[in-house]
Amino acid sequence: MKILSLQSAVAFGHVGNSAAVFPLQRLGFEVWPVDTVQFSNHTGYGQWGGSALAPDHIHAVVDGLSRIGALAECNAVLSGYLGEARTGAAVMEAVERVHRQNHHAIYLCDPVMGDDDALYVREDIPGFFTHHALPAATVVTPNRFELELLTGRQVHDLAQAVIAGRTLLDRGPRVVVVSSLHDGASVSCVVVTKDGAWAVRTPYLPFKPSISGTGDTLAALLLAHLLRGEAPPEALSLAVSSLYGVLEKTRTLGRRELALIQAQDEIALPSRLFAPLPVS
Ligand code: PLP
Ligand code: PXL
Repeated sequence: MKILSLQSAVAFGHVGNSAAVFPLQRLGFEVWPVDTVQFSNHTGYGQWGGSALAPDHIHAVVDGLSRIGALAECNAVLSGYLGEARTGAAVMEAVERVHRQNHHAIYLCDPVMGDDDALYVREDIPGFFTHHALPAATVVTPNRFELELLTGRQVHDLAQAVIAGRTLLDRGPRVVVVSSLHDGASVSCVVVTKDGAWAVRTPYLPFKPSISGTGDTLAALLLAHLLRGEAPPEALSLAVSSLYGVLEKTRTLGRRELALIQAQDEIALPSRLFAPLPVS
């Protein structure tokens, strides 16, 4: 199984492709990373070196993949942090080219826009996801705040997440996963499909400063388990359980970056499995 992953990359630490590639490889997938930016580190440090790669560069790399016949073998496209709509257009061109060469390929779109009620991408991005990416996506993975931006509805709890998530099912995706639903000492993710809705709940592990790359890792793990043939509730359960194992290890080691390498066995087989529970 082969995955084309278009995301940001950092030399130090784990966000974007630097969070997604290793978990996918550890689960046995061939990954073709195309970087949309190359920074020294994630922007949570307040300073970084490097730059965004031009849309022409992304186009040229994807074009090269097409010319060697690779796109026809691609089983899935994964996209994450894009930063601005021009980059998004280059990513959508890649999605369309893969679809043309393999009708069965799936597209998991992580509509990275912000968190905790703050937008951290350019103003043209919400419109890009709404009008261009969402209609082409098979699976979409907004956090609570991003679901509000995509639907124009308030999302404060699980029930509201399910109602808002259902409205996205009419706009392209077959699977909607909402993360970052905080509830006291626990945090839930919910998956919504035409067949129902399920939540996976774990204890909340606080980090100071907050930890980046959790959403990027979750999206990669979810895609892996869906491609392995798991039904959406089981795929979410495995993905959340592995991420929880990685976060526990990260805390034990006192790291500021996800301990993906140190906790790689949690990616292969989580030590604690959190089950999906139906939500009415
Ligand atoms: N999942 C779990 C289990 C956590 O403990 C945390 C805490 O950092 C997160 C996810 C990240 O949540 P959020 O993206 O809402 O900060
Ligand atoms: O995890 C999202 C993300 C992706 N890419 C870059 C980032 C962040 C979050 O800080 O800085 C470059």
